[in-house]
Amino acid sequence: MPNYDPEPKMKFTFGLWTVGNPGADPFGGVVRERISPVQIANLLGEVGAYGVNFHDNDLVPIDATPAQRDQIVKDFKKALKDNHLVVPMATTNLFSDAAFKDGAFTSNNAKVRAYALQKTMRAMDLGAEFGAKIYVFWGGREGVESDATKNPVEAIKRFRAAINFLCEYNINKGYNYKFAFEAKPNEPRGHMYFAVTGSYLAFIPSLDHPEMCGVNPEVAHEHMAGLNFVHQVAAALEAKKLFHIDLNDQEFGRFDQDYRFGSANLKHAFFLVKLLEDYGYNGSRHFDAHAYRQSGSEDVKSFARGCMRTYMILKEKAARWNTDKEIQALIKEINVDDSELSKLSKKFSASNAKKLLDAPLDRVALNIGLPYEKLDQLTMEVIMGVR
Ligand code: DIG
Ligand code: MN
Ligand code: MN
Repeated sequence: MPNYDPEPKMKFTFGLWTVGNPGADPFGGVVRERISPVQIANLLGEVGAYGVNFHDNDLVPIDATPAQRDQIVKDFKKALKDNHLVVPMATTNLFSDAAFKDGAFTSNNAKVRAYALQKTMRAMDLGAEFGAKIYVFWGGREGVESDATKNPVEAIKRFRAAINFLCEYNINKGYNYKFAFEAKPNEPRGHMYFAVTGSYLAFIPSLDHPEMCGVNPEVAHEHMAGLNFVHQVAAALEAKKLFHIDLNDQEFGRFDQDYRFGSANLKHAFFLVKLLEDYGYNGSRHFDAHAYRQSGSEDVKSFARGCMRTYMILKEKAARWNTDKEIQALIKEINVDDSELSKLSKKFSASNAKKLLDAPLDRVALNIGLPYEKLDQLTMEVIMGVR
């Protein structure tokens, strides 16, 4: 029986804010002691994580003095070394401070937009000091409650101008970051711009440096929009834009729950792991999630271990599915090829179009019964552990 322990090649990472989450929610204060970045690094080292990520202010408080900053950075670098952890991703907190209450890059106030750029450049400097190569942009406050307050077309232009500026900063400093945009439909704003991953995939080609930019889809956020997360990730993979991924879980039609990976929708989690493994995804598997409010500090470690263990178990299930003889026989059966017709429709020509128009295709005969119930039942039995 495999032990399902985390392996470095899986690149399992956690943000400082995840296992450091003190359990507060909009209706109640903290329930767990706030722990330091060094303590978080020690926890992640203990559970076998590959790396840790941070927003600028998860590591360095927004009002820290330069001397305090230097000490924090020094201590954290030592803790990373002691725990054999790397920092693959960094990002900016452009959503907590009151200055950003009406947005950062899309704010109506040019001074706020300038402060957002300043804060992001400084945060990029900090991330580069730890070797981060992915830079995430989650527009937590980029949106509205009332569309009376902001022109949505203007907001997109403001966001594009900020990203174009920061791409140039990345080039000028030689940081070689890849930018990853993370979508969310709402919360904390009533309506957020770039609501789903597809919004960013459509936006990226309009940037000055599209090759530098990709996406960081999050399970919970696409579920909040009622979407099939696997399909959103497939679109990003197919476009070669899956630069990072935020793994967690989420009941449909709820606030952003950031649950332990696989703890709410196991079937969707199975197909997600299968997709990532089948396509050889080589980026971080980042768990942007947190333990239940009711959890104590030891249970937070169970949360972190559970995220990674579930991924490893589903990875093995996906391999089983790919080698299950009965399943693979059904996959072969349901994919009907016709070399002649495929050739005609592969590349347009007047003659191919004429041959297709004249092809004797009988729609009645095309209504073929398919063994999808059997195929899905076999799949469920793999997931349930009886195949
Ligand atoms: C929330 O889902 C966002 C922020 O936590 C962070 O900016 C990003 C990186 O994982 N996810
Ligand atoms: Mn989330
Ligand atoms: Mn996230």
